Amino acid sequence: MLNRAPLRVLIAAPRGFCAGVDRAIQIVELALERFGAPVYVRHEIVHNRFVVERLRDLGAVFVDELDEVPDDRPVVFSAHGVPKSVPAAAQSRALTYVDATCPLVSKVHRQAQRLIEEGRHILFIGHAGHPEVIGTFGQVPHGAMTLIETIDHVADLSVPDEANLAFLTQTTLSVDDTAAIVDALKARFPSIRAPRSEDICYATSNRQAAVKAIAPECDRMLVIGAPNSSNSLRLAEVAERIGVPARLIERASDIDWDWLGEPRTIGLTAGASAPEVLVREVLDALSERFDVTEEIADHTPERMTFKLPRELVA
Ligand code: 2E4
Ligand code: SF4
Repeated sequence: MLNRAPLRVLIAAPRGFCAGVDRAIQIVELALERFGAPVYVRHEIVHNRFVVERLRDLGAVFVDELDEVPDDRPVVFSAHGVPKSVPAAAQSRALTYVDATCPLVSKVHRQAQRLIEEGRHILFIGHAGHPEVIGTFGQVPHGAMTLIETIDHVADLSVPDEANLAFLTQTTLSVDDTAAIVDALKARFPSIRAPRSEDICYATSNRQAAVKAIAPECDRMLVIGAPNSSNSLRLAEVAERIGVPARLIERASDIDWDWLGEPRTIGLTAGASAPEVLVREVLDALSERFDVTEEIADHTPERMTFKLPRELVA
């Protein structure tokens, strides 16, 4: 096509699938091979409808709650983790279940349990209603953990015993917001126990850093991800904070061309649950309207991999 305006697209790296998402998807695929269809999955395995639809085509059935799973079919728990009551209920019904909780979420679960055993009250930084938060709260007795959503919560917190506090966080938070909340917590409760290592995971921090690296050169930022995907939402937020207008889109047809305007350079990234095929789709859609030059940002490759559950590989 003639007269297309030039457009430089800076493609963030790393972007897209993390090791926990790869593993969770593989678990559903292997469960389908091992048990045949249908395999039930409690909650979206990851927050992406293209991933969910592909697995549905292979024979997965997605449900909200365990009581929707028939007694004679296996069930997979999503990457976000589940309250302890869920595997307990599965056991009491003698259901076959496979847990696809990301090992980095399970690590936070174990930390929570350990802190409670030590008699500490936990301040948990996270987003109300998110399945990971529900899952982590479900590892400890009711009332043993208090949710902190914003820095403003810190000032008016009332805690049982200031000398016996600890904090933990959701894995997909804003690195910057969380650092500010942690500083406020440490200022107010100097003896608060911090996690041994950061709970925000490597994939979350790397994807946010990748957006920060390209944003200063961008007029607009497109983030591929679902509206209920916490880590993807954070990527759009990071760009906006730097002053780059950003939009979260599920796929190419969501691009608002009026909003995009006639930029010289745009940034493109994808959340940890968004498949790379959608990045290609967006680049193709951009190429139909602009004379696109693609540039992939330099980065250190991610080498993280997680073992699959023994019951699926034996
Ligand atoms: C589990 C933990 O948590 P978020 O909403 O970002 O989940 P999503 O499914 O989008 O990403 C994968 C994932 C799963 C991230 N952390
Ligand atoms: Fe695991 Fe991090 Fe991926 Fe979440 S974003 S699934 S915690 S690796």
